[in-house]
Amino acid sequence: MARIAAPGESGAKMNYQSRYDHWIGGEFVPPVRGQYFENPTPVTGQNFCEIARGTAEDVEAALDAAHAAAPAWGRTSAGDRANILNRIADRMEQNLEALAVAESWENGKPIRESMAADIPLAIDHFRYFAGAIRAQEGALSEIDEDTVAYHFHEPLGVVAQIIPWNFPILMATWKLAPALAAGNAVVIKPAEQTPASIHFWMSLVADLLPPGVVNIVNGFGVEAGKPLASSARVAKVAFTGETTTGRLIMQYASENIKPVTLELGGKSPNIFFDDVSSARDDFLDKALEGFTMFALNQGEVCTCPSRALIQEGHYSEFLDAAVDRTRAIVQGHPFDTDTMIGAQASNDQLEKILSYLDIGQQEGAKILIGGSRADLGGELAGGYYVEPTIFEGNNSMRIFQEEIFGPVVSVAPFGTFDDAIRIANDTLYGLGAGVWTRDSSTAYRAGRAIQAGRVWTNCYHAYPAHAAFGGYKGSGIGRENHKMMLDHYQQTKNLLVSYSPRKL
Ligand code: TXE
Repeated sequence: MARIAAPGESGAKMNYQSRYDHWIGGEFVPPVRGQYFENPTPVTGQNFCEIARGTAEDVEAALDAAHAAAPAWGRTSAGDRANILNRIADRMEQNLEALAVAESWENGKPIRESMAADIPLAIDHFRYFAGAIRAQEGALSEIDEDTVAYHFHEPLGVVAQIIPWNFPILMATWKLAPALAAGNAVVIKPAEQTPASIHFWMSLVADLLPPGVVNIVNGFGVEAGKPLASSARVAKVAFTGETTTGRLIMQYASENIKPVTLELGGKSPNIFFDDVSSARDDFLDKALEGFTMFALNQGEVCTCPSRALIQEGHYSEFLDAAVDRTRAIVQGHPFDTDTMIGAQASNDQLEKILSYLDIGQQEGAKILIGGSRADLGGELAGGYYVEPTIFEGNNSMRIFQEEIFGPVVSVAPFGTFDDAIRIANDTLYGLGAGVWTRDSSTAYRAGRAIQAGRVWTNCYHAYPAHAAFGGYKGSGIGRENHKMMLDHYQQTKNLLVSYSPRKL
């Protein structure tokens, strides 16, 4: 086991500033009202920097800067923008460990995950959209012999982006890369729980972007997010967060008839058919690993496989093995390289998860493993750690229906294929799902029948840039990743041209 140096320790690959103002027009700008708030690391619970507390006045200043930059940025060629995105990716790659340290310190996630997944995925996102924008083509319709309809892609202008705290840099990247590729200027509001890491990212790439193309306004949801989403000066609002907040965002944007894309909550089913256990082999091992994915990123993933449905024929043996496998998850200091589960992102989130551990027991669900706050002692005593927890119950319980957003999975048996689909779809959400079977027909039929935007088949928690991601039902509107996402950041200009010399 090795320990990567954390900010403040000797040998650290990065250190945070003690204060972050807003980033507007290519420079730090203090908040108009002069207020700041403290930013703790979930690793120890200690404050490590203070953050400008943004209000409507700061949002206006950021929109001024974005509007000043948008026309010229929108006119750059796709090739020029692609080159810039590729340079951003290169710069991130050169600073991969520093970015991972920034991400893990602010969010609490294990360093091995931010180094192997979050930051590499973020880098790949810029490269993917650099390629996608260069490869994008317009369309031409031949109306008649002398008349042609040209269809061009044009940027929207200035777009608003509001992001959550579970993957601070990756979530910023998911929104920034396509918006910039499409030629938009951006005002982005990071979550108040994790505002500093995006400033570190910005400091690494600021010289590659014209001032005002990316502006960061820090602050709380109602104080800074609401004026941004309500502004008539944004052409679109992109949001990731809680479903109830998404409803508000849609209301704000509707006042100005602005489009929204929403990536919201989930309660994803992970279905294990009987044939998974028909042999003691690598496939079974992979499926057990798929089960433990509920603890990945401390369960703070909108697609967390938080409902495991196991077919009756192998229920007990599979569940026993799954409990053993969960016991082997290494919990510890997020900067130890063998730690698999770190700290929850905030004290509020810790409290929310602990309340659901109580709710589950009051409902009569049985705890098979975990069930408490994890006391790791020493300098981690003030951090926000929860034991990976398996509940056994039924799908009508709140722990099966409500998003906990922690390392908690609720397990229930099912009988037939139809039962599995019925239980899987018995939820307000429809973001992700997992299907595990050796039978390709079962896999295909289940995948098509589950009402979710992404169904992982014999895998889970893979997020390649070129696979569309987004929700059915209460899990959202629109898609992220994949070049189809460019549609959300562009509008179509149709030139209908007559080349006929004849009179009309
Ligand atoms: O989310 P919010 P919270 C779920 C998860 C979690 C719960 C609460 O279940 O426990 O939401 O987390 C901004 N106008 N997800 O309270 O409030 C806010 O400042 C404009 C799922 O943090 O949705 C932050 O930047 N903006 C999820 C962002 O919205 C507002 C990821 C998300 O915060 C606002 C995170 C308002 N009125 C939480 N109120 C996912 N889908 O991945 C808040 N914000």
